[in-house]
Amino acid sequence: MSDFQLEILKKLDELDEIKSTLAIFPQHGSQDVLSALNSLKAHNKLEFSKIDTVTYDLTKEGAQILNEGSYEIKLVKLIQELGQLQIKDVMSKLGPQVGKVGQARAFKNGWIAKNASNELELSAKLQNTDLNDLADETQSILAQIKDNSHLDSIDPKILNDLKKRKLIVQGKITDFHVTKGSEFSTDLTKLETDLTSDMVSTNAYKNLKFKPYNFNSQGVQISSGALHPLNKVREEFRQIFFSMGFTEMPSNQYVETGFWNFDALYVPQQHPARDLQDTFYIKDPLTADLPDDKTYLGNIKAVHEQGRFGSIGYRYNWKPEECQKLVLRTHSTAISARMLHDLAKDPKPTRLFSIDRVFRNEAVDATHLAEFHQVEGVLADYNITLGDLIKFMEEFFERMGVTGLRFKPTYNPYTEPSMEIFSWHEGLQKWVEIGNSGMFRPEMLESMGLPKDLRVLGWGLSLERPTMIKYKVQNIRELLGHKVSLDFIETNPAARLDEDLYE
Ligand code: FB9
Repeated sequence: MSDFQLEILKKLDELDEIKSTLAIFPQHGSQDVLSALNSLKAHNKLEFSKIDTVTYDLTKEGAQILNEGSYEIKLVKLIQELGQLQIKDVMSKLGPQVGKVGQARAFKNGWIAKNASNELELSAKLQNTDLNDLADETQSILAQIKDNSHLDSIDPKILNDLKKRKLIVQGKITDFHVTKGSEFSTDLTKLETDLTSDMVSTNAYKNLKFKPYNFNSQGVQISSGALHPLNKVREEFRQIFFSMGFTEMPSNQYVETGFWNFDALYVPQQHPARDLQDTFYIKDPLTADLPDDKTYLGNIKAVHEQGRFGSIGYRYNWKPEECQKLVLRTHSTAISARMLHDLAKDPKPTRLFSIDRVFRNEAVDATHLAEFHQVEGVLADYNITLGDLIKFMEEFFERMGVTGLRFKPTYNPYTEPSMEIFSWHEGLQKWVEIGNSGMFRPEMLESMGLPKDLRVLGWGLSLERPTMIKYKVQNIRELLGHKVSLDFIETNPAARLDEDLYE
């Protein structure tokens, strides 16, 4: 509790009610008072209502008129003194401001007229009037405003006119009327803001007081910023996966061992994908430990060398030290391998996905960088077949509006059979490769200890390709890297329209 909050409680205790905080605490600004009152109200120590009062203050010009009389009165007194006044002499005699405004308002009040000689003279209405008896309305209203008396009796139109003439300025005074709350006291117990598991498990919550939700809070007004297109498309894919019962894999480890990135996936150690011109190797540290599952390691050695689980293997001398090298993962299937190895501890139908960065030491061009975001899904279930894979791909892509898929056999070291997936793109008027897929091999799955009939299908695509198509981006560098324009969203029509994923 702040000193000021305590001061408020003590004053409330003394007075039983605070009719005006302004009168009691003139030294505190209304924001400070409001903040203290809100905090105490949250503890049910008090209730309060806000009283806003509109105020008017005289400007310098307004004060001058109050002291010397209005411009229109000054003009009629000068005309009375001179008998008449050439219009051309008004400004020189009274000055531009008094002359111009005085004339306009004197004419409006019917106090002056212009004769045939272009002279100003008092109107018939004023001819037989003692000007000392002439009511100077402007001056008397300014006096009323200065004294702050009966402002509500002044015609709002007059107040607006005085504001327009910059004779007065409008302000606001915020005051508060405070009464005791249902749990008023001059001490303050700490209000908890979070209900923790400890509070529940120890029943401590029963003796604690919790701060009520402030549903009227304005919250953080986000007035700027925009999501990156890749993040927007990633979120669309994430929602599709979630809607199909998939769980997101932990993908925040970019550095992988050669074992999980290649050997576990039945990629032979002499495969070109493992060469330096395709893969980024880490210099320091140079190596990492292998999994401590000796059976698993023995199976991997066997399937690579003479084969096992019905495979004849690659017939080469498999070297464990090759697995200990560290790489920037070249595909997110390395994560899938780790997750499937975990699954072997408790095998059951499972749906997993990941969307994250992967790295390829390849030549870069307008549509390829040395990294991209791989979208990958794996589905484990008993006795599923290639037909299930085809059907699932059609369901998956249909959720982003892509239908009429065609499948073409291809090769992946870790899946057999494997298929590239194509879709006809109306806008590009051609068949576009939209992904790759396959049934993971027994050499990979049974080596992990997964049961023979628990089959796993997998598929992958990149995040950049659909994003570039969606936002009509020709060069990947418009989307990713240090050359991205910060006003991409504003200048990219597709971004503004935020069309469906695949138009
Ligand atoms: O994303 C790709 N193309 C694509 C994807 C989507 C799209 O629009 C969406 C439908 C709305 C439009 C285009 N491709 C895969 C195909 C090509 O772009 C290809 O030239 C580039 N490929 C990348 C790899 O290239 C080095 C895309 C990337 C890719 C390829 C394969 C996989 C993942 C990403 C995989 C896999 C896999 C297979 C089996 C089991 C587990 C994972």
